[in-house]
Amino acid sequence: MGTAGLLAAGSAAAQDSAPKIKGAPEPWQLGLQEAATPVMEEVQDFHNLLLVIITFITVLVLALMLYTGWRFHEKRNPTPSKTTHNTVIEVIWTAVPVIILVVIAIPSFKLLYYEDQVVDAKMTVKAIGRQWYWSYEYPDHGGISFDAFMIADSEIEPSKGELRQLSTNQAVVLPVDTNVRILTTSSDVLHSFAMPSMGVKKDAVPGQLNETWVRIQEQGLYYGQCSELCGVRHNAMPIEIKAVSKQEFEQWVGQMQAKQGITPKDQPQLADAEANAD
Ligand SMILES: [Cu+2]
Repeated sequence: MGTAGLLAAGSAAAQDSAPKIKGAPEPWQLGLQEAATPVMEEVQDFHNLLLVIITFITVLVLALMLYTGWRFHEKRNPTPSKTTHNTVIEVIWTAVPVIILVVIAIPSFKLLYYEDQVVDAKMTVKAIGRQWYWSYEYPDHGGISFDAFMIADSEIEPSKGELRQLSTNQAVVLPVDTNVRILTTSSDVLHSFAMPSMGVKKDAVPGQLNETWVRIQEQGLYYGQCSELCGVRHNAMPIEIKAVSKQEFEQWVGQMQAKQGITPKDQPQLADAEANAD
């Protein structure tokens, strides 16, 4: 029960137009979720670089230890040397780790700044952590707002593609191919807005606004969870993001505004450029 693949297949059969599950954990998953944003692609590249470096270091240290144990065993080396210092080797074992750390630090800092700087955001979503659900606001779209609650285990409908502990009663709808600024904050305790497939994990701190961004490349459903222990129902505040085309997003915005009695003002027209192209 609860396999993303099986559920996705089941829901696809039931309803062809249902959005595909793109970012969710899978049973027996190894490694990271597939990257949905440029940030996550960079995170994976960095992860792969580190994997090569730590594998090399681990193998080298293990080989040195095994060789030393064998070569200097008392049978092969009955009278141990009294050597205590060797300048050359001390310089090497100081300099090489420094070089390795510099090699790691350069891409690491580049990635940190890339994650941090929201370049040319076309719209903003504010995620507010609460015990124990998330509230969302769309300040650029007349202040659409809603609360998203986890669907209880007893009410999960796998035939609809719902995932236990991950699906919510109201997905956060976002347009694809759009730089979206995400602001996180909290109304009570520390929470953390985490989307593994998007390379996002941003603390939600009471009285403070933190900022991150996503640029989702493909339409579909993406899942994350609160990743800061925030109380007894910490497990009950998943994040469900539904990425749709810019046109669909604007339709959704229109529907939400009509439902919430919001008169749209100067809101970003994401689909305009494409719609006016012809
Ligand atoms: Cu939380």
